[in-house]
Amino acid sequence: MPRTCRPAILVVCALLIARSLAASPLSEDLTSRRAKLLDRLGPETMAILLSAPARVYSGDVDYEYRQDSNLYYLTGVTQEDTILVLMPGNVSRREVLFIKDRNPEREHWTGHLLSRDEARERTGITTVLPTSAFDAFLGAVLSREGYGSQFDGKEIAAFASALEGGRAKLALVMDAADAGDPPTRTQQLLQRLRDRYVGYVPVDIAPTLKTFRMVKTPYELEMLTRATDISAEAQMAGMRAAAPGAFEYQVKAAIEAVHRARGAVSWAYPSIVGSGPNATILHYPEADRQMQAGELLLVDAAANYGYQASDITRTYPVSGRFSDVQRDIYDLVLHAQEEAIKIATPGATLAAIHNRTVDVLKEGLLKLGLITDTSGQQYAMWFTHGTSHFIGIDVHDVGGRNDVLVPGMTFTIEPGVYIRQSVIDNLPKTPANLDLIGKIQAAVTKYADVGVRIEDSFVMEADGVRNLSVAVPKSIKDIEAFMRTGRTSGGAR
Ligand SMILES: [Mn+2]
Repeated sequence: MPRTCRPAILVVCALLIARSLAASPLSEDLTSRRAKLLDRLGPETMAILLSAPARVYSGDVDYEYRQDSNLYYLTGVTQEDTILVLMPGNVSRREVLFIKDRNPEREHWTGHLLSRDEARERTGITTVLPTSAFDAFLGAVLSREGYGSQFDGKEIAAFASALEGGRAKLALVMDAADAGDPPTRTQQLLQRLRDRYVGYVPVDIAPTLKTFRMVKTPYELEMLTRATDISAEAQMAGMRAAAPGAFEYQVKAAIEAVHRARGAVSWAYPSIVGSGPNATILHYPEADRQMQAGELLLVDAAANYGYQASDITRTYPVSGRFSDVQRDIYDLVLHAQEEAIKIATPGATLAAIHNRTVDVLKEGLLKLGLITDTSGQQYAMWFTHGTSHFIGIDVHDVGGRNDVLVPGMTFTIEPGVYIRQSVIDNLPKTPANLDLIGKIQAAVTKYADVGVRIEDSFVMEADGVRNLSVAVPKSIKDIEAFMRTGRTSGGAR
């Protein structure tokens, strides 16, 4: 640190620090997230978490910056060139935050960078150093020399002695880069350290962070609830903008206007607004088609607020009334979601929720003549994705299908049915398939281009799930009433 408190002004400094660290709900939450991790890591570990790199959009223009999710989880810092170091064995400085040096000229061009005091206030971390000092810091610590007066031999004794005994652990997020991808920043860091320092083994911190991140803190739940409230309001604005002759992008604009107007940083994922046959494209990226009377519109769109991603899908008729054909598929998907919700209780898994959904969809698809056999995989022609995923800092958040659900976990339940003629056209022409096609072609023709997905965001509580996105009309009756009036009928249900 460039300036230290001299004794004469120590009291004032202490007061200033106490005031500047008067914890916000976020910084309190961050501090307790790190405290849990420090405990878990133990005294012979040094953890290093790196920020995400900026990504080039085109020429000298970058994409909007998105912080690495694990670094955000532990620091709340959203600027690049940020590094968090945790040394649980240290005497008093167990957390060190490295942030980009301030630079008035750069800030004139690209905006304010956190001062050290601001970084302390935001993160609750008292030791803040410039990122430009990180390499020297790391080299000194790994050489057991200590770094400056703040990290002298006494301060880092526990880790230094672990290094000396060959027991030290270097905890990093070991993201697997895909084959052919350039090495990640963490891999590059390990490479640099490999031949130069000894006494440590690298360990992957990702599984530990995963288990922590899966159970949301009260602060995170508050942010996710707000993200979902905004998303729900936006979905309803989208429903009001949908009409025969309107373009998909008009619905998208109405939705994203609400996100921004209500203070969300951005969408949680690019909005999916697909009308007619586009409703059968899972991640339909364009939104340039003109909606026609009688078609369905599938809208999968939600906001990111406070780095929490909500996730909601609704499918509704642009003319305001479901046709009988659309109703058949919609009723089935809604029934599947309702049945899945019933078994979403503590102790269940996303896999179990998915299996229940599949069973319900199979029965329904058989009745509609879209499959001939519920024992096998025929249903997968029309239901092509998983039923659930966890949500949180990432819209597809950490956590797997076999993790046991406990209170505080947040996830979606989103069955869908998508009828595309091309699916049976592309089946291998085996005798069994030709027989199947002969039996289901009439139904496929009847339901062709109907795509329905229904998705809500849920939080697990002690006695079952709570639907955070319940405000958006979902039953056929409520949707048709909303499309007529632009209003929900009965308040919260
Ligand atoms: Mn989803």
